[in-house]
Amino acid sequence: MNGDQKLDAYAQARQDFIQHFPQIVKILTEDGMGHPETGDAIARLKEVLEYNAVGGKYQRGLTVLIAFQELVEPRKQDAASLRRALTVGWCVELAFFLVSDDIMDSSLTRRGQICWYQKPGIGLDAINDALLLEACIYRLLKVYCREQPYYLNLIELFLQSSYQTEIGQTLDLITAPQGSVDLSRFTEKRYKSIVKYKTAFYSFYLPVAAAMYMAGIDGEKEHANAKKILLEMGEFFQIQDDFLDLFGDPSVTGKIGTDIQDNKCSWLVVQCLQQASPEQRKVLQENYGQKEAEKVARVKALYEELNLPAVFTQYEEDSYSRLMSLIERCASPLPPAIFLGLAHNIYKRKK
Ligand code: DMA
Ligand code: MG
Ligand code: MG
Ligand code: MG
Repeated sequence: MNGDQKLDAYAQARQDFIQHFPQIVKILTEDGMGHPETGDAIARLKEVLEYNAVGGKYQRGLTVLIAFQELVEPRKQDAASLRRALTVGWCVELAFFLVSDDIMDSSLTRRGQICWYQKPGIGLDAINDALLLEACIYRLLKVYCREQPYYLNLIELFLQSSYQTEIGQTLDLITAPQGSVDLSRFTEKRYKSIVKYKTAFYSFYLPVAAAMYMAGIDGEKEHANAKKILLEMGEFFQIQDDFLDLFGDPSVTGKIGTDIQDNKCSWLVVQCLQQASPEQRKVLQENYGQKEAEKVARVKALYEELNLPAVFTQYEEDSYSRLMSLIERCASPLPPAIFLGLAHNIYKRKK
């Protein structure tokens, strides 16, 4: 495939993926909508799905579909199998973590719109909405995949990925207690654990592993090899997310950053501490983890004094070459294209 055809394959997958969403909503709501007891709750679920599941990059969901197409021989890609791959993609894309993450991070916007919990009348009821979204994963898997030999593998994969993400969110939160700035907590080691668990499993290993199971690839060795590459990619992806939280353009990322205010163990603060003089460390101590705009601006100015944007650009280059050699070593027996396509999508991203 040349570059243009590759682009077309992605564009086509994206279109198919988005077009499948009404079907997802229909399956999840058709039996319940007119139900005398639960009908009103199902109408709420429909609203939750339509507000929260659409409008993102569909990176995670599309990965399932594209990996499936690359792993399964074309003659076995009948309409029903493709529908299952689209559905499992949507299971990953439901991203119920984002709804609760925004509450815990006190975020204002996501995907260019107000966070769900910030909508008038929603508030902390959004907690239950996130749980409803999670339940939808297993309802969809049951409707579409119950008869498949890989059904149990998928259920276990989703359960395990959720647990890992929740452990990661726990680490993220307890490393960033409100109102207590303790810079000694922000180590490289802690950083790597947080991002591996909160982001890399769910965003990178889960979608590819799901496609592997659907293609009948369930060997431990195969999964361990893919995981090695995908966790590395996930770490890189979260470092970009941390960089964009402060230095990205909210009109492009669709979200307004909160990491400094939230006292987060962000890649930026970890880098800053590795380079800061005692005076600069004091500036951080006095300004980090607080909501005042002047204090946030002071931290940003410190990061700029230390050239962190340039440090990031260099990191991105180095990480990309490390990733390429890891793919060369560990992709087999999977086609390297699966990993190369993903790397291509995230490298130098602005959103
Ligand atoms: C991302 O952390 C991890 C999860 C599990 C949502 P984050 O809070 O930095 O994400 P975002 O920047 O999208 O709020
Ligand atoms: Mg967040
Ligand atoms: Mg968070
Ligand atoms: Mg972030």
